[in-house]
Amino acid sequence: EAAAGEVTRADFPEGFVFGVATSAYQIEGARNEGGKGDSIWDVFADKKEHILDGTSGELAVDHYHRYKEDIELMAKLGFGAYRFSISWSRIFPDGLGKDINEEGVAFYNNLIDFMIEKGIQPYATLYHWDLPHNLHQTVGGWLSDKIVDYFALYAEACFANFGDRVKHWITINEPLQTSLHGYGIGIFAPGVCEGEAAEPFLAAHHQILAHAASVDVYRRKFKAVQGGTVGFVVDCEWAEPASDKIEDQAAAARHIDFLLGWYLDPIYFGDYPESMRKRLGDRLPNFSEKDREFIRNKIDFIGLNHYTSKFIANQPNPQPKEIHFFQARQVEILEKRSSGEAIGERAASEWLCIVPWGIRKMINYIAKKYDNPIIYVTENGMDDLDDPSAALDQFLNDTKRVGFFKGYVGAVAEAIKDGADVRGYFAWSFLDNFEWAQGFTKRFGIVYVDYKNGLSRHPKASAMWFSRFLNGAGADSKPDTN
Ligand code: GBH
Repeated sequence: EAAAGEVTRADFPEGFVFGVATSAYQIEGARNEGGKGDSIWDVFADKKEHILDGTSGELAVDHYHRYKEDIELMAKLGFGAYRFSISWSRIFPDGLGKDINEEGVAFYNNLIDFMIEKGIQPYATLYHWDLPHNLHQTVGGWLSDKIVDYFALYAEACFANFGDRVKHWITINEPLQTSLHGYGIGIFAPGVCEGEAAEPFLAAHHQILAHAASVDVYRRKFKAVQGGTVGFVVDCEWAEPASDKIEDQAAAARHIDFLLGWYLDPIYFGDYPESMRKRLGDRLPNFSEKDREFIRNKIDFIGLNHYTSKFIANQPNPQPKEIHFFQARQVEILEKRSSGEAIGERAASEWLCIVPWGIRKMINYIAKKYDNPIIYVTENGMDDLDDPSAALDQFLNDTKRVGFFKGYVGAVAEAIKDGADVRGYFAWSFLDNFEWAQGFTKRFGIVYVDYKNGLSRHPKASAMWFSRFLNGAGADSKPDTN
């Protein structure tokens, strides 16, 4: 029973979808199985110094072999949808789009069929950061404009093979992270950190064009028959002005332009945000008239990955050692106001402060700015620190995470009551998994994975909370684990 005032499913409109999310490299493993080619993350993680604990996604949590068990547990808990990603180099091992790998196609066919059999709707992401390594090496990856056509070929193969069953597509996950962390700071694959200002902006530009090109293919060749929709997933923290000073208000607005407007403004309005143009000038690539026409409104829904909020202040003199993007943005990110007021308690990751009201503001901002688009919250969740010496029970009693989800899910319900057109919510993540540069040191799962005992799965209290919330059978019977 929900406590008085606590969010319940009845607070959401009929048809609203609740799901869980993962990504291929973080869970599948089977690096060299099924004819898969290397991705940039396979190669990046080969250098142990790139990953905090020296691990990689080579085995990950072995979802490639355990997908049935995982889908069964999802269904038992009562989730109605699953957002997963397709590994590009399982479909086209060299990325060039000519030689399709039938074993890769078979894996996703089996996964999708099994989901549907268990009553779970597939939400498929085409690109969650695992570019075929060959495309990086021989074509230049996201820095080359050729990537746009390769991505469209890959997207077309996925629509053709899976689109009879997949009705919700996501082109690219968090282009911001690829631009900034992959091609600016270099802490994510492919690890480019040239110090030149151009790379992040080029990577962003080509991701936007690639997104649009794949939506274009879908609309021309598949939409009429398959009837699905295609969205873009952006990530953004809410920027709460650090004070009521006009400069801090402007800084907070600018912060969001630099994270979210960078990707959505070109699609909705035809160009990068004015605040970026003003500060970055010609470092930002230009969209030709033809491009502008082409990308305009090439989106059916916005996927929002949202985790945290920060106080934002104007920072006229940013650190000279920072990449140009940060220097131009001129903001200071704070967890506390000068009054001492904290934005929220921290999760395990340094960047993740728990601020449930922030998601409501973020959603309302998007609804207002982009003319009330269809929104899915495609990721939301928090992590705790792995501690190999701690008892299993400590991880299973994740009361902080239960509080997190109650707060954020409740705030999404409020945003819908405010008028936003939110259609679904996906918890990140279903399983503890490979957390990129953090390796296995951070656990985001609602299901615990025992790395020392055969990767067995154990639902945490947060999974059981969702189950009760959704009225799944998992609420009273402990799901089987192996
Ligand atoms: C998402 O990124 C990803 O889509 C998902 O794959 C990931 O597992 C999940 O969130 C949890 O992180 O402190 O300099 O290392 C969310 C955006 C990007 C936020 C990387 C944290 C780390 C910056 N995240 N960022 S740093």
